Amino acid sequence: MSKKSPYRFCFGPWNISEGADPYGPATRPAQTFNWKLAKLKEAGFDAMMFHDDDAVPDIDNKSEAQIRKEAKELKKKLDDLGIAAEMVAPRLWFSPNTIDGAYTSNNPGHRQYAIDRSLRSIDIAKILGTDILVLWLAREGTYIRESKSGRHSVELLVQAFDKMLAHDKKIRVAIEPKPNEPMDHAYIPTIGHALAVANLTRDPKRVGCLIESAHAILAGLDPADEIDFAMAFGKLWSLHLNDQNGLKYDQDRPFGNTNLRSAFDQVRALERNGYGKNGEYVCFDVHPFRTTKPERWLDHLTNSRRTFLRLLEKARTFDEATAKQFIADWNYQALDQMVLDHLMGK
Ligand code: XUL
Ligand code: MN
Repeated sequence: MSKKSPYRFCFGPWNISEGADPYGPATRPAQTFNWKLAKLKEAGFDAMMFHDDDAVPDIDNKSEAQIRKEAKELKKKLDDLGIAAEMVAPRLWFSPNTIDGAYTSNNPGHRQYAIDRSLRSIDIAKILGTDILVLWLAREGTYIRESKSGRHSVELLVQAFDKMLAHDKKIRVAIEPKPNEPMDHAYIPTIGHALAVANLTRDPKRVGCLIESAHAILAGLDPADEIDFAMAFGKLWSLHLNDQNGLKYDQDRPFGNTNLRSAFDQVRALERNGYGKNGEYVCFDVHPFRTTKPERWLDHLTNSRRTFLRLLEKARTFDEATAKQFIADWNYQALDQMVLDHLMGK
């Protein structure tokens, strides 16, 4: 294993999930948040991602002062354990106030709720010591095209982002695009959409993105190309590596589990662009299989990290000089086989 890895790793408490799906109940008993923190440390990860209500449970029923108090208590706990907070993300898809979307809801009171909750998330992020607010725009779209104006929705998103940027001069907003699920079509389905909307805000420099491999695949895109694209703009501030088998529901499979070559290409794209050099983390947004027993609860995370590190070794030992010759000669057949041979090993 290479010693020069600048990469640091993280996951979220929701990645130690209990196995429930829309058709059946949990298959593992719930664990406490403290247990998850201890396991993260034991497994050699460096940071944790937080939804606002992972950090401050029952956030909707708490005052601003109480939210700050609990965030400070969490910060102390993290410091004592030597765990960083990678980001905070408002969970804007659970509440009765977001059933028609959050920032783009047709109900003005609900839009205000979404903005207020985002501002509280920024307060929590600052207390936890991260300047990254992740926005997965779960319900910003519609099932009924005529019920919303796409143009007006863009304006509402920009207004909401502007309020967040004005609330704190340092916060950076990382948009996590996903083309569908729960909506059939989302308003920000790709990195291109996210970066285009960034340009309409009051401070485009502070609006970037987070790429999730599975979301890119669901959009019919190559995750490695999405990484290169975002990094050409200096806008890839976080990353959810995982895998996905085709155009189905979001599967959050272990990294490299379905398409090892694509996983290699993602690692190679991260390497060539110097991902991590500005403190960015590699996060795995993966879930255990439903059959996983509690004693193997973290294996999908440690395996994803192991696969990442092994592919990093593959990326660093790829024969770039020979690849260059094949490219110059348009001998893509030889290049193709060289990649396969390299991945399979001699
Ligand atoms: C949803 C998803 C979320 C975000 C965090 O598909 O990926 O877990 O990453 O809100
Ligand atoms: Mn994700």
